[in-house]
Amino acid sequence: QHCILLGAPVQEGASQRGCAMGPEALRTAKLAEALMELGHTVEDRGDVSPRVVPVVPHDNKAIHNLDEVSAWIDALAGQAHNAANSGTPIFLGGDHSMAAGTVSGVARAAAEAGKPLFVLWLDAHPDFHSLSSTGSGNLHGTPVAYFTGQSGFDGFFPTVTHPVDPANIFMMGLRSVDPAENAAMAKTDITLHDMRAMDEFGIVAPLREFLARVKAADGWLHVSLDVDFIDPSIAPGVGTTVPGGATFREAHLILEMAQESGLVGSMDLVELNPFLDERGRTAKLLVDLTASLFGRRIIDRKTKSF
Ligand code: DIR
Ligand code: MN
Ligand code: MN
Ligand code: MN
Repeated sequence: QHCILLGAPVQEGASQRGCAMGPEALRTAKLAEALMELGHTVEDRGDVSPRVVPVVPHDNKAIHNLDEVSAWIDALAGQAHNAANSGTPIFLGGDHSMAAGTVSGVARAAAEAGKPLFVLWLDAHPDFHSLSSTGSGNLHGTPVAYFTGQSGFDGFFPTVTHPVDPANIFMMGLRSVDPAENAAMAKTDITLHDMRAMDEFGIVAPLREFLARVKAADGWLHVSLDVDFIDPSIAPGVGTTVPGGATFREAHLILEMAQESGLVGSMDLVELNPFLDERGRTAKLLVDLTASLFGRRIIDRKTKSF
């Protein structure tokens, strides 16, 4: 594949600073080298830099950095559309508010290619707040509501041209869901495989079922990986740790299976905060997980799990 790296050093959507250093940490951890070792070509397009234009203030006074995040979404949507037209983009975050831009840009490119977009959302959080429901005001808690076309974003974030069908979203790893998010998601067809479900039913069967749906629809699969999906004991470099996350092997297995489906068209690596990391440990883990999504295996397998 032709992998296109695009840095999105946005941190204005998170509660603490540091995610702006994420793209550089991923480069330092040798992301491009790992992909090339797997036989892919890599084009690093550098970092996106948005032009901030003030938007009208929102009634919800908890929201902060609305102007900046809106500008990031606008810039990223254009660059993501562009990159998705010419290869397999890997977006280097940056806090998760960037997914509002990357996923909506990729959705547009996928639609133009005649493919419905499917999203594998790996996160402790569903990030399904509207601008009115967010209590923290941290805009990294809103991208999924935005790119699925939920109401209340008009005039604040750029208009969504190709909303993602909630039925095409599969979330894994959830363990911190706010009541307003729970209520809003209950009205949608998003598939929620939370940590309880992972404990109870495992990963393989539900993920196979989702990947089979993507394949049947001839879809484009986007993987959005939030560092806090993984257990903080092995991934400390993130501002929003939640105990009880995915293990090292669970995370690798999910990405290996996604790769074997042959359906992956794009990826986000988000919420890495190098300021909180332990000597690059989390950055290196993300590079290894990305390698699993792009074909690295322990031994060459003759049979595929999907
Ligand atoms: C919480 C935490 N639901 C909020 N969200 C986070 O602030 O809206 N998302 N950390 O990634
Ligand atoms: Mn997130
Ligand atoms: Mn999260
Ligand atoms: Mn987050």
